[in-house]
Amino acid sequence: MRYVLLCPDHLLEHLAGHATLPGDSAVYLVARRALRARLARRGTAAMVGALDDAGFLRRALRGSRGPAVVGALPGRFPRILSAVQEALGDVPVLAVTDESRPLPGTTAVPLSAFGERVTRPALERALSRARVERIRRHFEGAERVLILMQDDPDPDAIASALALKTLLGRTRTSAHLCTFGSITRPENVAMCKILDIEVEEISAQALDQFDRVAMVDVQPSFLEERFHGVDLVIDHHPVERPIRARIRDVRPSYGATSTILVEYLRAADVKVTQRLATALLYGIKSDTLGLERGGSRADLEAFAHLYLLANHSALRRIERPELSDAALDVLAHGLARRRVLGGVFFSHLGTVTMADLIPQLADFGLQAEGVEWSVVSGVVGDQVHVSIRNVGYVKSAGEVARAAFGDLGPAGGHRTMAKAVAPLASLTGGEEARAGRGCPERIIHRVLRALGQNGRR
Ligand SMILES: [Mn+2]
Repeated sequence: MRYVLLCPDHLLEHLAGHATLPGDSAVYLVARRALRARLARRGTAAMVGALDDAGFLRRALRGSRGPAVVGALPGRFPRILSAVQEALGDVPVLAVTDESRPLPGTTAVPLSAFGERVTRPALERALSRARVERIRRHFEGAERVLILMQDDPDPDAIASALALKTLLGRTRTSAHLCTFGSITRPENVAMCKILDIEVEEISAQALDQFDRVAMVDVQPSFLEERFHGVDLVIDHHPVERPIRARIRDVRPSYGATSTILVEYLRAADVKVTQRLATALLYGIKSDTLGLERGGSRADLEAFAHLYLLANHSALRRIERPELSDAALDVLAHGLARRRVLGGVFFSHLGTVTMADLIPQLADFGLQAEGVEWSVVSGVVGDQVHVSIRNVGYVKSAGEVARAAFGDLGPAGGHRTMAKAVAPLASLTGGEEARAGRGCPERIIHRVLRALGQNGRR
């Protein structure tokens, strides 16, 4: 593959000795004998000649199809470029240069990129490595380490906790992954099961049993319990109250705590197993909605690194749990009895034993043609659960949930997803709603009123 690389001659020695250029073996062309001699000492043969002479270039490159590497003073590049174009036609030309003005007809390889692409990442890596050393020293010798997460740990927290345990080189018995609450979301339960991650539920009294306390994806002030002597906090949420901990690393510009841990693991050259990579990839994916929300450059880099290491079929099983025959029947029933009114998909599942089918159908309802909102309800015990979803560029789902059902019970959520829970009797006639014969009028009425479109029925 023929191309021409124009390179300042003081850089040519470095390039010739170390860089592997793509394509067939390269021909090196220089103007000065002294440079040829220096290259020869490094084992690279070069030809000396008038570099702005098209005839010399043609003769020099006869019998080769590989790249031509031309070492010269950057001031001479324009004349050399004309000779190259005369001798070789429209061959691609790369120019390594510090000049801010690009050389027309060439692809610029700016030397200024060296600082950004080589020095900066190396510096960041060195800083991470130093931080890892500090953390490891602090936890060294501790018999029992607590790695604490928020009350209903999400994938980012679980993955970060597993990564910290790995970084500290600890086992299940010497480092415990814990929460004061419990894991409730089915995907998160599936994550722990499929990736064999043990999360223990503990009480505040149990804190005394640990020699060191680390928190990931959470800060002491986010929890109700009182702490004295937190050793380490690694998080990406904004700091609301000053964090009292021996070592803190809080980066609100990051989309996930997992990303910070990936940087630690890489800086410390810790082998990331397929299992850990899968957990961390899922952590970043779910906290950034697949890099669509709040993902930084660091998240993208961590994501790309993990993507090659992760087990994607395990990830698929976590994200899309298997549906039993009974679950399919419930969903089919819900789909068959849907109503679409004013761009809102409504469905009522009746009494469900698998409560997570309600949000699942709500997600699915959003794919219906012309729909901007999806509202799916079901009866769980003596309560009605309502899941609300939207396409993202309309009113906040959390606000709509509060406006529609806030007077009946807990209601709220984010921009695109929300949930409300209300006593059965407040929304339905009771038996009819249990059987799931169509969506209760009161739900439809309340949602459309909250959306300000009751007239559109
Ligand atoms: Mn997080």
